[in-house]
Amino acid sequence: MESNGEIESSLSRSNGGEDRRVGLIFDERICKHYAPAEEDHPECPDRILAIWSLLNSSGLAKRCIILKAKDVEDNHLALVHTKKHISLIKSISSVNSESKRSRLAARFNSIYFSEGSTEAASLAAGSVIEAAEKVAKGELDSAFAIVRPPGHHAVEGEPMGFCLYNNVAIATSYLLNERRDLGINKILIVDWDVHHGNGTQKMFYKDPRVLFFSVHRYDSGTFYPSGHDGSYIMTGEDSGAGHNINVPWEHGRCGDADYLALWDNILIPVAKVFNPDMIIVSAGFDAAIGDPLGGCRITPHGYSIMLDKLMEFAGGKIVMALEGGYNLNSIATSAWACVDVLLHGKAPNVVSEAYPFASTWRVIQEVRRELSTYWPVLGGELPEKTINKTTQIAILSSDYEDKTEDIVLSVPEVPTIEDVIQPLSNLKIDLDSQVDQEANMKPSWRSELSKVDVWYASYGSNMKMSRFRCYIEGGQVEGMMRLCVGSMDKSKPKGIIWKTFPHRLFFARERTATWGPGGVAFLHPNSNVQEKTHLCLYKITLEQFNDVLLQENGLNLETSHPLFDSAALQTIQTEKSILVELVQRGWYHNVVYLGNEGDIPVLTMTCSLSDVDNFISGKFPINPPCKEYANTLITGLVEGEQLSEEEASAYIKEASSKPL
Ligand code: X5A
Ligand code: ZN
Repeated sequence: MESNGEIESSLSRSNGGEDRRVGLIFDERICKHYAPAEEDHPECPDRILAIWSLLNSSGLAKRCIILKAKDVEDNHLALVHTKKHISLIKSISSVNSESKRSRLAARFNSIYFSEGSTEAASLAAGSVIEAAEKVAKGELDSAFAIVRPPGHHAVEGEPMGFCLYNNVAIATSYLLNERRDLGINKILIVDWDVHHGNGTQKMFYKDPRVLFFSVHRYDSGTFYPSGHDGSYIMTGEDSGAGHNINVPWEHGRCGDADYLALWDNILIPVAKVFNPDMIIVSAGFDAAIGDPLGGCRITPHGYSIMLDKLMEFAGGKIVMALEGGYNLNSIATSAWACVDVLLHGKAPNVVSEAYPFASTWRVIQEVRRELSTYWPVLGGELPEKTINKTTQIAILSSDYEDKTEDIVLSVPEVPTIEDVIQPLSNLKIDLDSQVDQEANMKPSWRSELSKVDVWYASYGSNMKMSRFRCYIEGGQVEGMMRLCVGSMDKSKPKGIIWKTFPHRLFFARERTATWGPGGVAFLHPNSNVQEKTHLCLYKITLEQFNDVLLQENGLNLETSHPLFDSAALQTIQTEKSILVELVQRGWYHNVVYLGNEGDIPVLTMTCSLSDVDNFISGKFPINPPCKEYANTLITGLVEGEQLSEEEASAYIKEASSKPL
């Protein structure tokens, strides 16, 4: 039964292409700005170290152009700050005792100083200028300044909210006022930090050359920085009227669905009309899932979609500057997802089943109404069928009975760095691959294996097509706790069929990084006529099969040799199964040949026979699947029209309870 309609319509990302030129700025001297030891302050040096180290260990940093941090010049600071403010920040390095610095800092709202604050603040502001200038000149396509202290709360005359200089405002003003020669006449500032960018708003409130867009928690004016500056009624003044857009969330817990609804219904349509020459993102990651201050829940995948939607403007001239973000894992994985988008200019497709909150539609409608006099595209009511799609639960839906918005939700685990990168240390990278990577080339095995087709037969969560698509396109679906990078070849499967095979299905191991606690599905490598297991077969290339194998086993795609090459494909047809040496540590290191379909070999991946022995002896645990995982298998079977829901549940239940 061929049934690839869904895939037909939504798999689109084309493969290949070179990296864009993406600048990264990082400088350790910025770590000299830190809070007094006893304070345990969230705005800490580890923040930029966490981001920098993930970008490096994941292999993204080496695909970027690393720029030197720069000190800011006084006259550039003076574009947005008072003389008094500038001399205050410059004086901190010569205040010679901690208690004096603390007393000075206490005069401001949420500010600390250390001896190195002067230098760090100067490097942060100077680096955002540097990034913006290089992008404006066209020397880079995009850039990300991994800097701190953050900037968007800093106002003309004083530091505030962990911010010393307003880095983004300084760079914006520099381009618009000092570098008219570079032709950047209109700048869109997107402030997605969970806090309102009050400082930036003030600095460009009357300036029509800057469209300032801030989405933030507002909570009726009680959320930091509190007061009414972040209200949607603040739309700009004089010739800047309409050029200030605030989207004030009524509460926390907003996630991907809420932000995407906002992007699609306000930011993107307005940006099309404004037609900026450059976009600067005040990229705080404190609306990320797991942030201790924000209480929102954007996933790395969500950030990649948000950023991707901005790439269509200004020829992709995007400058990101770090603002807040206080969970080290969350900010590192979010930043990683963003740099990935900057590099290839395309985010993985959305595979999200969540809807926005009812309050999100309310806020979006209020903002649209308020601004529609300036931006006619925002006029007109949103269709009922759009705003009727709401959710009480942003991420998981099946486990909650409660239908009110205010229930306390259990938030899925924060993705860890290990969940997002495939540790390079697992791979024995040889010299070939180093050279390949330096030349930014795809290793030749990829083009070779892209010409060979196989049927990849899945009996686990990949039976659910939207989940399998994550392995091809990249992405994250309901219940998954991590982002998949996808195959290097994002093209859709050439066919889908279902078949049953005489092999035993069972569940073992204690937990997975993707699904959390509970066993995962395995297929007994040996056939047994008493058994009948449903498998969904996807016709993909041998290159894609390797990428699925790599991802299933938690490895990096940048490998110089395939795990399973054409020779292995020959051999397996007589040997029946092949243990893939490189992935001994993975759980699916055994590729099993299940016969031919047409003249194309059918392959699956599972554990080895010796693992089966260990499951039987009790050395490795046998475990039933967790609820989300089981639900994924069940919906896979139901959506694939193989079993009814009852039959599918019974089928999974039997496989997880019958002794091996
Ligand atoms: C940049 C930023 C937050 C300040 C919170 C003060 N500042 N309670 O995220
Ligand atoms: Zn913030």
